[in-house]
Amino acid sequence: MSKNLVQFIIEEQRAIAGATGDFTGLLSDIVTACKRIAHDVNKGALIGVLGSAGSENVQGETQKKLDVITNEIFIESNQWGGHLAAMASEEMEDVYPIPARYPKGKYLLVFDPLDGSSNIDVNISVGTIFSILRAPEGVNNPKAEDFLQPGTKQVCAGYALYGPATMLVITTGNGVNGFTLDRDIGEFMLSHPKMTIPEDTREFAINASNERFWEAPVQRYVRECIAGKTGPRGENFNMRWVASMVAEVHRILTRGGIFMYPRDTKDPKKAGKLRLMYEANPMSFIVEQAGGMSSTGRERIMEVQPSDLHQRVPVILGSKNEVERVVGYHLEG
Ligand code: AHM
Ligand code: MG
Repeated sequence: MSKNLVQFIIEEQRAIAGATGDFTGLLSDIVTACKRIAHDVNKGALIGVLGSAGSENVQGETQKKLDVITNEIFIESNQWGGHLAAMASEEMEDVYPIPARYPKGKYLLVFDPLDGSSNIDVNISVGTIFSILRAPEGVNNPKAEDFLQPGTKQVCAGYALYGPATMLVITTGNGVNGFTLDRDIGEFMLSHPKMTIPEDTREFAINASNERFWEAPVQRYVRECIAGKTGPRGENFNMRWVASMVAEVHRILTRGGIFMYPRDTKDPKKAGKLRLMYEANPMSFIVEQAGGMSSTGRERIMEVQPSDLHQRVPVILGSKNEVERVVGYHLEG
C-alpha cells in the first residue's frame, strides 16, 4: 500500500538528526488547509463561493470570493499549531503575526492561497502555492524584512493542484514527490514518487498577447519555436497556456516544457507579473529539485535577494536545455 503524505514526511524526517517533529506538525496543518480548500473549490456554485468579493488586494487586483475564503482557511489551519512565528500571503498587505493566544514556533509560512483565481468561475484548474522559511535566530515578532530571504533558504516548497484530481506536490530539498487526494479516506497518497523534468522539450507556455511588450531575447526564442521545422530550430513546437501557474508547472513536471512570464514593458513599475515570494521561489525550488532550471533570464531566481514582500520577477522555468537557451539569448544581449 502506498504511503500518505504525513507518513512520508515523518519517515523523511527520521533520517535527519535533531528533527523535533515541528516541521511534520506544520506540514500536517498545511495538508488540512489544502483539503479544506479542495472541498470548497470542488463544491463551487453549490455553496455560493464563486464570483467576485468586491474588494481589491494589495496588488490592486480584484479579489474573488474564493481568494478571501482560501486565505482565511490557510490562516485558521496554520496559526494554532505552535510551529509558526508568522505568515505572509499574496492576499495580505502586511505580515500576519501569530495571535498572542497561540504558542509560536520557528518557521515562517509564505503562501498564495488560490493561484490562477481568474480561472475559478470557468471551472479550470487552480492551485495553492506555499513556501516554508526559518525565522531568523532570536526574532520573536517577525517583520517583513525577516521574510526577505532568497529562495535558496527555503526549507520546503509545495503546491496543491485542484484539477480533475487534487494533488499535492512537495520538496524538502530531497527530490520532488507527488501525492493524490483519495477522497474516500481523506488522505493524500504517494502516487508520483521522484518526479523529474525531461531535459529537452518541444512545448512552450507563454501569454502570447503580451508579445509586443517582451524583450528581444524572448521575442526571438518564441519566434524560433513558432517557425517550426522550416525555421532555425528545425523542429515543430507545441504551445499551451492554462493561465494557472500551478497547472502549468505540473504539466512540466509530468511531461516537460518551458513556462515563461518574462519581463515586459506593459507597466514599467513591475518587473513581470509573478511574485517572487509566493510564486517564483517555491516553484523554482520544486523545478530545480526535479532536475529543471529556473531563471529570470539574467539570474537564478532562487538567488534573487528579495527587497519587498510583494516584489515581482520575470520567470522562465522548466526543461533545462530550453531554459538554458533562453538565458543564452539574454546573455547575447
Ligand atoms: P494570480 O495569483 O492573481 O492568480 O495570478 C497569477 C497567475 C498565474 O497562475 C498565471 O501563470 C498567470 O497569472 C496568468 O496570467 P495572464 O492572466 O496574463 O494569462
Ligand atoms: Mg498567484
